[in-house]
Formats: sequence, structure tokens, C-alpha cells
Amino acid sequence: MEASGRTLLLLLLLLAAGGAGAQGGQGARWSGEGTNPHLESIFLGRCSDYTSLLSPELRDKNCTAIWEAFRVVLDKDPCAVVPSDYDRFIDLSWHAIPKDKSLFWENNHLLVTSYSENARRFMPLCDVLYGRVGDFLSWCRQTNGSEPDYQSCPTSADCENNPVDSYWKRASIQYSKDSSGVIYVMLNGSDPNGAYPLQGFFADYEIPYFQKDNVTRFEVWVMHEIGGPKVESCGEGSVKTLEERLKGMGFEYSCINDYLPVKLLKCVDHSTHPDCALNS
Ligand code: ENP
Repeated sequence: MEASGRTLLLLLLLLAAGGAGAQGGQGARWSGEGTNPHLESIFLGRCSDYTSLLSPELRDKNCTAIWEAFRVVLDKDPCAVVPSDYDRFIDLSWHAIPKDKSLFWENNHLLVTSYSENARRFMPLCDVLYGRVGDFLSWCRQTNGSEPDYQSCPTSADCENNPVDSYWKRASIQYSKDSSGVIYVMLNGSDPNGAYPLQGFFADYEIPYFQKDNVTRFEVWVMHEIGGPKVESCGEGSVKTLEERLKGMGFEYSCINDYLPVKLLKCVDHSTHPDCALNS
């Protein structure tokens, strides 16, 4: 092949690689990750795992029907999906949340998934069937087409009514309404922007939906990174704002810095750090 032919081929290969690999990256239409290429099989696999192994009492759930109800949003414009588009999906996948097992959080996703132990210790939204099936995933339809957009999907920075945010809003509202007993909240006191985001899923789609008569009290855990900065602790900054908000709504409130069971779990990865030394 002559030199100009090779250059052209190289250019074409580079363009193709950029198009296929970009996820909300350079040249992508939206700022979020594209639809997961295995969305349907991951969804169905998680649903079967949950309903047959983790919670066999849910064995009568029909995972195919749940998927069909969920996937209607893949037929809609990716900026025109509202929380109520997931109503039927929630109806079909709904189950109760055990008392004293709800765990709300901000900026602690991986810590929450390890601590909850697959719903055995706590049941955060991502361990509820309707939260589990979408956790860590992204999905949307192309703007001008009928296929999923595998390259990028909108986030709240692109448009409010995007499929992923509307899903978490609908699921969060349901989860809060169904939560009862002691409500646990895990915050990250090392986050430079503050432990309790004044705008976010917890502030806007969870706190307003608690059922006063079903909630005994709130217990907030402010966790700090091992060896990391203590930007906020109980009674400080945005944690104080949260305390005032919950007390203002008539809820009992307590707060614990670096709640020991969760700190011990964090220490598994920092066993030699002085903050993790155990007194003999
Ligand atoms: P982030 O930004 O720390 O983490 C977002 C990641 O957590 C994404 O991978 C997301 O899945 C997954 N995720 C799991 N549960 C939720 C969730 N429940 N949610 C939004 N994303 C969730 O989390 P956020 O945005 O601050 O949200 C924390 C909220 O979750 C808190 O309100 C907490 O009480 C709640 P994906 O599919 O987007 O990749 C509700 C909203 O449980």
C-alpha cells in the first residue's frame, strides 16, 4: 500500500476507535456514560439473582415483565423521561423494606455496598430489587433514532428529565415512603463540598417523603477517610443544617462520628495506619 493510502487507513481506524470507545468523552453528544452494551442481560441476571437466590420469597416476580416495564424509557427522547415513566416498573418490582434496615447515604457508594452485605446487614436502595437492577448502569435512546445510545447519555448537566436521574428520583421517593423504624444515614465528612449536599437525591427526593408516623428516629454517621481531612463532623457545617432540618420536621436525631463498625471496614484497606490501631 502506498504512503497516502496507509495514512488514510490509519485516520479511518483512529476515527472508528474514538467513536466506539468514547463514553461521554470527546466528541460525545452528552456528558454521561452511554448505554451499557449488556444492559438487558445484566438487568435480567440481577433480577433473577435477587428473586431466586437472595430473596426467594420474591420468586413469583416476573423479571421479563419488570424489564419490559423498565425498557419503555428506551423508546423515549432521552431528555423527555420523567419519574412517572417508571411507575409500572416500580409496581411490578415493589417489595417492602424491613424496619430499621434503611440506609441512606451521600458520596459513599462503594462503602455502602460493602457494608450493607447484599441486604443482609442493611438494605440501602441499591439492595432493593428496584434499585439493584439499575445500580452502576446507564441507559438512554438516541436523540434522533430508535436504538439505544451506546456512546453517551444525558446527565442533569445536559437536561433534567434524563432516563437515569428520573429512575433514581422515582426509586428514591418509593424507598423513603416505605422506610420505617430507625433511619440510618451515612455521610462523608471528608468530602470537600460538605457531607450533606443541600441539593441532591437525599435532600430533594428522600427527606420530603418520609412517613412521620413510621419513623422512630434518625441516626447519622459521619465517616472520614482514613488519614483524610475532617472537613465536617457531627454538629458542623452542612451536618448541622441536616440536623436542624430533621429536628424542624419533628424527628428525633442523633449523630456519630466515624461509626466504629463502618470504620473497621474502612480499616481493612488501611490496617497499618495509626488511625486503625486497635487498643490491646
Ligand atoms: P454518587 O454520585 O455518590 O454515586 C452515584 C453512583 O451510585 C452511580 O453509580 C449510581 O448508579 C449509584 N447509585 C446507587 N444508588 C443510588 C441512588 N439512590 N441514587 C443515585 N445513584 C445511586 O451518588 P448520589 O448521586 O449522591 O446519590 C446518593 C443517593 O442514593 C442518596 O440520596 C442516598 O440516600 C441514595 P447509576 O445507575 O447512576 O450509575 C438514590 C439516588 O440511596
